[in-house]
Parts: sequence; C-alpha cells; structure tokens
Amino acid sequence: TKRLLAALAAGVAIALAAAPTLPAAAQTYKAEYKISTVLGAPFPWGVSAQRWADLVKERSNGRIVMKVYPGAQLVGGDQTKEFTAMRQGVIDMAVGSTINWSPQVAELNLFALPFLMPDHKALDAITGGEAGKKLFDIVAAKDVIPLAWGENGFREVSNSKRDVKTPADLKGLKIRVVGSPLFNETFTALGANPTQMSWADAQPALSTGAVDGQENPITVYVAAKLNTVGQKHLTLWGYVADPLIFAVSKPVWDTFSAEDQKLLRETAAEAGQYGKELARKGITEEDPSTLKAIEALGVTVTRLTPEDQKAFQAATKPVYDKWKARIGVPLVEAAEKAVGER
Ligand code: X2X
Repeated sequence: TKRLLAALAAGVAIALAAAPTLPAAAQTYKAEYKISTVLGAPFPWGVSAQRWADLVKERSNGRIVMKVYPGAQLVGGDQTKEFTAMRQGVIDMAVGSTINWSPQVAELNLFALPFLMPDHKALDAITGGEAGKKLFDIVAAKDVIPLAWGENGFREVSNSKRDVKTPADLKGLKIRVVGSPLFNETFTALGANPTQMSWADAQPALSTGAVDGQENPITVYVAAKLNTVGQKHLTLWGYVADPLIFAVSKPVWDTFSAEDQKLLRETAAEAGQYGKELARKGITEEDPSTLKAIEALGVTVTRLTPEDQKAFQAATKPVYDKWKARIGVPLVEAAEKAVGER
C-alpha cells in the first residue's frame, strides 16, 4: 500500500504540475447554464434567447450549454426579482427587460419615461449611444455583465371596455402594470386605475375581468392571444419602449476564458439584433401586416396621431419631470439629445 500511495502521490503531483497548461474551461465550466426569461418561444423574447444559446453551442462545439427557463420560473414567477437573483449568482444568465430590473436599477426607468421615444430610431439612438453605454456601466457595477441589447418592444395599451383616443377614455379603467412605481404614477396621472402584478398573474386577471386592460408590445398581444381574453380595444400610442438586455451574472462571467467571453458577447449581439427584427416585424408603416391581422380578429386598432399624443404627453409631464430627477438628469439629457439628433 505504501508503494501504491507513493505512486498515487506522484501521479497527483504530475497532474498538478500539468494543470496550468490545460484550458481552465475543461475543468470549471458548468454542465448547463440557465438563461432566465419572462417570455419563452414563440415570443420574440424567448426566440432570441434560444438563438443565443444555439449560436453559443454551435460555435463552442458543444462545450458551453445554455438552456432557456421562461416564465421567470427561476424566481418563482416573480419577474421583478430576476436582477437580484442574477447579482447573487442564483441565475447564470438572462435576457431581461429593463422594466423588470428597474426596481433594483433606478436608471433603467429611463425607457419608461412617458413619450421620451417617438419611434424605433429614437430607441436605437439611446441604446446605441452614450446613454446606452452609461446604462451598461451602471448595470456592470452591480455585478451583472450586460452584453447586448435586444427587444420586447413599444408597449401599446389594450382594454376590454372601449376605444382609447384621449386620456379621458382611460378614466377609471383598471390597468395591469409591472415594474417600478413609475408605471403606477403614469397611469394614475392619466386617470386610470393601475394595479401591479406579474405577467403570470396578469393573464388570469384579464380573462376573469379582474382587470380591464394592460400594456405590452404587439408581439406579446399576438402570441398571448389577448383578443381571446376580451382585449378588443388596442391603442397604438407608443408611450414607452422596452428593450431587453442579454447579460451574464458576474460570478459566472468571471469563470469564462477571455475567448469564451468574446464568444458570448458576439453571439448575444447577433441574437439581440435578430430579436429586434422579430419584435418590429409587421408593425411598421412599411409593413403593417401584423396590425392588419389583429384587426381581422375583430379588434379595434386605434392609431394616435402626434396631435392626439399631445394630450397624453401633457397629462404625464409632471411624472416625467419627477422621474427625470430620480433617474439622473445627465443620463436623461443624454437620451433626450440622442433622440433629438436621431
Ligand atoms: O410583464 C410584462 O408585461 C412583460 C412580459 O412585458 C415584461 O416582462 C415586462
């Protein structure tokens, strides 16, 4: 046995000596990395998260395996806890909404400032410019490494009661919202009756009529078939847009080799771009096919003109000003400048 032990010890010594020349990855990577999302496929959100996983698997020759866990299931359905779970390393990765992370990262409320962004170009000018970079720095300082922007989309308001063309039409409507108190304040300023709940709770609340309406991108309206839960009145008002962030928890990020970090970043950018395209498909002036399909379901689609928008903008101006200070004036000004110069 002594000889055996000596032989074993020698073997261990050789293995240890050889270790630094082996790729660290081979020893330390997890068998699976969990990507948290609120919406899975067929929502563009989940599709783009899956694209990220697929690209990484392919280009790492199967060394890095990522799996999408939709429905915010890694945080028991409570989507506003996702960021905290990532910081703690409980969630490895996420394709997350700025709305859901805004309770922990106040600056991410930027995108929820009512009527800051008139169009997709404005959104891109913010995410692709100085404000977007600042936001990524802020998120990174909180131990979540942001890699790329994706998209949930412009959030349009729907309800089961009536067409909405003026703020007065929203009066008294019970509207489901999520995220930070900014959403409550915006809908309160418009005379509505907002109530905060997760997406998981929103769907039964809509179908039982416990709430009258909600706000979500068109792709969500379609994939969740909100017309079947009484949401027959849809208003395109473009009041806020919801970008997504492809991110990795810092404790997890630090375990990847520099080469694999580069791979994760590049593939996130590609998947994010794909997600943006999916989120915008069929809802633009050039291609309104999705909107046409919604109308064909018997839904009234009300399009606000810039003139119509002014009344909503005026009603929510005090909320904008209050939250501009909370988010940080220099950051909001950088965003306003990007929008102005787009
Ligand atoms: O809950 C929502 O409304 C959703 C799915 O859009 C988000 O996660 C922000």
